[in-house]
Amino acid sequence: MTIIVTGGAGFIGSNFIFYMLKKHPDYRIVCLDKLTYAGNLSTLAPVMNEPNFRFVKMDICDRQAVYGLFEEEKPDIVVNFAAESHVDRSIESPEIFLQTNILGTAVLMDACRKYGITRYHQVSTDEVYGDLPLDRPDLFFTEETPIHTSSPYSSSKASADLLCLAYHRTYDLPVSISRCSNNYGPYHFPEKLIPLMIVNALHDKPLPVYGQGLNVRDWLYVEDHCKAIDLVIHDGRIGEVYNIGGHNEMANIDIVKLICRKLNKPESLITYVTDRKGHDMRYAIDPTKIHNELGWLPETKFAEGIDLTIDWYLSHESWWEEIISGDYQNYYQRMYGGR
Ligand code: NAD
Ligand code: TDX
Repeated sequence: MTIIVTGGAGFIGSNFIFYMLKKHPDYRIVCLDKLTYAGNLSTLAPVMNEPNFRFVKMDICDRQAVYGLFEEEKPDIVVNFAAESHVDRSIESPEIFLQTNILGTAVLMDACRKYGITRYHQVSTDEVYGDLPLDRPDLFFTEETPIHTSSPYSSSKASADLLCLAYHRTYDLPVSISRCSNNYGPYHFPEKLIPLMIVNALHDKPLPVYGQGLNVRDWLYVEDHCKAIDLVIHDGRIGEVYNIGGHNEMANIDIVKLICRKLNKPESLITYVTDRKGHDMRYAIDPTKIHNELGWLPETKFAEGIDLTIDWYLSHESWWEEIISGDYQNYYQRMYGGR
């Protein structure tokens, strides 16, 4: 079994590669990644010399190169994590999101049609459903919830999802889609809420909370997401969407305060800044379908997962120090400077 994992030098893709190499030591895993600002080759160092692992630096939008790799590797399964993934960056410059997230997905699926695969899996997000109001805690996203996007990022992911379903109906391509809630854990790029707050707190820098910090996200430990995708690609039904979520809703401000407590830092570091444009209020996934069909349930409780995550950042300072010492500083200044 050969699996091409795109975007495997990023946060979730790398965790998925580690999980799969351990769980299925007889599989060959080929990681295709463009190594954008979010992709980090040092992340994959622990597996780089494994005989059943190969890394290829490639853009999923480069049709010729992608076809060449498929011709060479003849993959059975393709799991597409490659994407521009940060909402704030999509608000600043949408175009690259349309290119990678939509056109790149089309190139990968065209390659799948041309060379034949048993499964193309699209890693999607709960953000395609838009948001829910704070005063209706009884409401959750199901797979039937209409797509209703807010940001250029979520719109590009929703477009890709629609394209996948169209390729299934039109060309009979064996696709599946998973829509997951917010992940956290090791190797999370420090532009996202949890790692940004950990890294800033460790440097005694201000902790920029958007708006009043009341927005709610449903947090899932990254390994639980990887386990769910492993189940879907093997046993999930073709042409189907599976929601993945932890039933672990928390307001941003509560997460930031928790991080302060865990790191023994004063809450006076918290700084309320101008809200994100079009900021989604609440995400909440109903994971009944994947539980009933595939027996998946989140295994890592938030109390345990956040400790594992903080410990990981404390013991992997060189990983994130290297990231924040480069172009990240320009990004940070652009994004937070005048806020
Ligand atoms: P990430 O930004 O950490 O990693 C993205 C990876 O894709 C990087 O390694 C980057 O180099 C690579 N990449 C970007 N453009 C590429 C291109 N054109 N060709 C090849 N590689 C390219 O993202 P992540 O948080 O790991 O998210 C992975 C996937 O999961 C994305 O599709 C995202 O939409 C989805 N998702 C993320 C979350 C979350 O909480 N992080 C939740 C639900 C769904
Ligand atoms: O500095 C910050 N301050 C702040 O208050 C940052 C970076 C974020 N926030 C808020 C915005 C959100 O309400 O925290 C919440 C989480 O923000 P992000 O970490 O940027 O995640 P989110 O926008 O929820 O999107 C994430 O989950 C769904 C991923 O980045 C997406 O790739 C995924 O699809």
